[in-house]
Amino acid sequence: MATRNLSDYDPDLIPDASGMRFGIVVADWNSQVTHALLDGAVKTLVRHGVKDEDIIVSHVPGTFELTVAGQWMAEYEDTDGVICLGCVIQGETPHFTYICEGVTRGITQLNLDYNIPFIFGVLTTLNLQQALDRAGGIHGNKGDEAAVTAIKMAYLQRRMEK
Ligand code: DLZ
Repeated sequence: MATRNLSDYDPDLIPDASGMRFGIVVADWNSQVTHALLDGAVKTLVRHGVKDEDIIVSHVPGTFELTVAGQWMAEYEDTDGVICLGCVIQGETPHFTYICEGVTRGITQLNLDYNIPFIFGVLTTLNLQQALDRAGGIHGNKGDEAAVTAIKMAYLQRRMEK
């Protein structure tokens, strides 16, 4: 099956995001990858109308810490959604599995506990090349996809709340 390009989307299907405010929590582990995801996410938010001052970025050491930082973002910053960016690359030990399980459960729980969307912008790959291919490489940028998802979900929440 062909991999969908993560940066391909129909701009006509994206709501106007001006007036929206987003938090981004980004893991610095595998920073070559995650900082490229951050770059993509910020550029995509701005392209769709979010002001620079309405994008609050917090760095954490690794993907495992994304859940609690996402919670703090929801508690202490008045955001319409939180984008969680990380990259877990499979190593020789089961650590990969524990981190992936932890962050997946954590972000799922945040989505249920708070009335804003938390976006799963975490790459889980077998090697560095697969991650680079999805961080601005041949398969696009997962950060772009996460930002588009954040805008769509924040818009949906606002619409349903009315
Ligand atoms: C420890 C660890 C390992 C082995 N691999 C990764 C990884 O591929 N990607 C990632 O974001 N973080 C990794 N970490 C760090 C954990 O997420 C976490 O920061 C530490 O376990 C905390 O001590």
